[in-house]
Amino acid sequence: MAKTLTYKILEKHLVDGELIPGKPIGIRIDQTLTQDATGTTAFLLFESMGVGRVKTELSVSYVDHNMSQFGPENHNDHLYLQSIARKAGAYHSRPGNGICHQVHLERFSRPGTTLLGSDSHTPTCGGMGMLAIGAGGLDVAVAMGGGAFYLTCPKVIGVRLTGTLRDWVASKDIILKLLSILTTKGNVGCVVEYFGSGVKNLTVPQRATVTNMGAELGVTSSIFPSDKMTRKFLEAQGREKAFQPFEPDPDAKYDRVIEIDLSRLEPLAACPSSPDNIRPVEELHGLEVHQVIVGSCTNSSLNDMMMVAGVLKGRKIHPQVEFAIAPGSRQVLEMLAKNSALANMIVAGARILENSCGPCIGQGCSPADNVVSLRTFNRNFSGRTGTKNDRCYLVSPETAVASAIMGEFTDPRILKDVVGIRYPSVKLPSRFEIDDSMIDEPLPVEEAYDAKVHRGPTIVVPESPTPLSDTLQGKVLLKCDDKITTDHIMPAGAFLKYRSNVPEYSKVVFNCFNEEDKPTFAERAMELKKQDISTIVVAGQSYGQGSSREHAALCPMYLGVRAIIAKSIERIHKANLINFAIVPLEFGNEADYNKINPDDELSIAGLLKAIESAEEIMITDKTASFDFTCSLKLSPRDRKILLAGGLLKYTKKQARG
Ligand code: MIC
Ligand code: SF4
Repeated sequence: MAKTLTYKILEKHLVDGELIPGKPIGIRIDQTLTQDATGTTAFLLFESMGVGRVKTELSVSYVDHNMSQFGPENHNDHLYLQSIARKAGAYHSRPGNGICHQVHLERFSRPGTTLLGSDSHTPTCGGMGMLAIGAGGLDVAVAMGGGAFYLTCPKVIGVRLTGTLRDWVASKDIILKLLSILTTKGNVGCVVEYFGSGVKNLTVPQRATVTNMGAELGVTSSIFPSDKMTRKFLEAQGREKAFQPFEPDPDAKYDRVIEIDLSRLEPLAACPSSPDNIRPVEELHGLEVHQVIVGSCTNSSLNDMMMVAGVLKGRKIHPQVEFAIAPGSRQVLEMLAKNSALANMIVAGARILENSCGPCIGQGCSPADNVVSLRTFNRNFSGRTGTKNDRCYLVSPETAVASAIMGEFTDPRILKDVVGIRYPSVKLPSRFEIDDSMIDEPLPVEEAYDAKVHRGPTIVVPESPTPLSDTLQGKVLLKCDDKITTDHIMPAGAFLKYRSNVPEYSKVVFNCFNEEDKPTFAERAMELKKQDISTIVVAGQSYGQGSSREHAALCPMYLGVRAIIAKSIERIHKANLINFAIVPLEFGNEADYNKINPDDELSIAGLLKAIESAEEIMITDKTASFDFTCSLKLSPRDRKILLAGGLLKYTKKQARG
């Protein structure tokens, strides 16, 4: 049978189950990546598994998120990660070397292989023809230990690209277009595969922008073929040996096909506060803009930066605009510095930020109240910038730089006529600057045994979940709407530094819902925990969208949250809940959501039996006096993990046989 790229890779890596869409499967993972904000927990959990050395072909630990270093916490994390990664047989990319996805694409990606990363934008490497998947840190720890990664065998959505992008229209506009079609909801369990005659016209960094932001669709991954463009990129990175051609069979069948003609695309923007709230830039024309930032793992490649520098050459940023750029990697920054593009940016008035996540994760550059901030990032969830009720728009670097010059939302296609700026077309360099000296190699086995691990006092080993009991008495401490993101559950920004200290970080669970002068969610949950009453959260559609941060399960678990009842739950978050023994329940009848009120007392009897084998469970709302049914959409393995008290205990049990 003719195969898609996705199924070709799955077939080669399958270790458990059958390749039937919708069924659970286990696959072998060739490469893993972790970043510091999720990596400390991943490595702490890896250590407690007692495996010693990583069993993958390649594992890389990156430091790119927590770089602000107010207080000792961040540096404690960096030193822990450097020492444990090398001891465990992993590579370690030091702070200053760049954003994990950009560096991985440049230095480690390999067509036809699998990559599992503790970051939701891991599919960036799908631009290299990898099946690259984001997951919780514990899942990545298990994969580092040689365990399979379990997922739902996906449906494949084919996106046929035809034509060529016109000047001033960017690959960012492709993914924004797709977000306008598929939205951020309802795509769980799918992979997006790009094919068609338009693919050959896109460079690897352009493809990576598209697969990166595929994360916002809520899909498992996104993938491009590996072709001449891929070879060119790998050759320019001095890694031609990693190349292998990789195409879908010509008559491969997709579950659905979406057509995008690149020649007809126009500049688009994701309006506040969701990546699928898409409008043509033309319609936003003239809206006053006060901040513009180019960067993040979506748009920080050399090509993006060179295009921006080309537009800025000999010009100044509008005086009302604060303009900042954050190159994606040290390689990009070094090349910009050497070819004087950086000088053009500085002269134009750009603030040069560190080559890290920075403002994308709320580490600085929070915009003023009520002003428009344009960013080339991938997420504009409310408050993610660090400013409450922010007005953040996601755009291409082309739209960003045009607006920075004009001081208002500007369709870049008018630049030529209005200010005489021609489109600076930028070619992929034939050779990138190659210097891996900021990537520490793993220690040889004979040195690893005695190597010391740096453990600062702010690094606390996370607690394990207590076993679930057969009757769960709980209280609804929070009832929330649709599209609750993991940023709502566990804020990042200024709180990111507590990632290695669950008791401390747990104090801000659901912080955005806390009201001044009232007890916080965390305080109320801890009070219930003391009385042996579980906390339950009720939610609408797509609960747990966005990041892979397992702290959105780990910290609620620490506070005594034992069940989430939602209309639907997103893939990575659902896996994280199960990994930390929180029961994910979905309403059998969505109308029951309306009947439950905050503070209602719920009782769930026969929970363990139901987890073992039932598809449904009855829940009693004792306060409102009614019963309702929820479904338990769990694979046999999920059930075993929940009953074992979480993935760590399950894995240890498996290892003991
Ligand atoms: C994000 O973009 O939200 C993050 C920060 O990279 C997260 C990971 C994290 O929370 O540490 C992600 O995308 O998974
Ligand atoms: Fe970093 Fe932002 Fe990319 Fe997340 S989305 S990895 S915070 S740059």
